[in-house]
Amino acid sequence: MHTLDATQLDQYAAKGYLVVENVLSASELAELREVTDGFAAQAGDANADRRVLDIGEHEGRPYVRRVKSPHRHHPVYDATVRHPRILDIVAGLLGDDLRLYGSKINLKLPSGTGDAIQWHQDWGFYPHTNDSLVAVGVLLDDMTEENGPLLVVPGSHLGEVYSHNQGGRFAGALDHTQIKDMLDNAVRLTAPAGSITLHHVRAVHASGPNRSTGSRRVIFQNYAAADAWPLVGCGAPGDRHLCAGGDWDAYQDLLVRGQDRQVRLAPVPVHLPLPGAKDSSSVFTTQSGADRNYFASSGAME
Ligand SMILES: O=C(O)CCC(=O)C(=O)O
Repeated sequence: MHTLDATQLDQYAAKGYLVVENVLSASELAELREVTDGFAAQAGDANADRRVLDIGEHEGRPYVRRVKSPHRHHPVYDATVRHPRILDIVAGLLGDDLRLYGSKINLKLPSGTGDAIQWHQDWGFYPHTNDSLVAVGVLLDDMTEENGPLLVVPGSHLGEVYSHNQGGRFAGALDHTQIKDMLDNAVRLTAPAGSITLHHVRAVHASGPNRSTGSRRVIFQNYAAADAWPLVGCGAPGDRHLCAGGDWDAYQDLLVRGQDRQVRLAPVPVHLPLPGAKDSSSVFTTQSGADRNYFASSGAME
């Protein structure tokens, strides 16, 4: 069953993003928040598993800024990547055969601990044989103008495919000075907790720091049409050998709806994310290799 109406489908096709409100129930939201609080509470734990938690530091205090592949670490997140309403919506955009290609939780906790993410296209990280891929943001908190909302350039998914290399290596970020005019058109995606955002894999997007006193926690669930085969690595980021030559059963388990398909090749330009970043353990370390920090520049949109 597809639940998007013609206006929503047209908006996604033209602009490359969409917000759908009231997707999670109050009890689903409460459970996700409780479990996420449990992960966030491990920030100061010397035994915290750094393969799962990306821990930053602010004024000498550690905080969890990302949970990596949460669907592999708690059943409530696994249920959320397979949530029937979310899959109905995604199927409306990508068709009925869907594979999850990754998940993460970006936690922008209050009081300046929310790390910004520089302008990029997800396609720069995860090129596939075709671009039928979408990232779903599941909002655990209201996403507001002040707390580092997702910023998207409307229509950019139909435009250029950019290299994300800087200084001869993958930096996971665009040189913002080269897309300055486009950024004048960027929009903030704001919505209440329990909503989802959807952005096309080629949409140019970013998000600024959290300037508010509340949290902005978003689970990002990335889906591909089952006929899109990853060109670099397979499965979730970090699970580099999850498909051919690796754990085939685990890869098949990522088929969240429908059936496997023959690979489809589409004429979409690709810049491979190679040579890899010096430290690719997280988007933050990867982007620290970029020459310029947009959010430190004057007049940056947040
Ligand atoms: O957390 C955000 O708002 C940005 C997410 C994003 O673009 C990413 O993690 O790649």
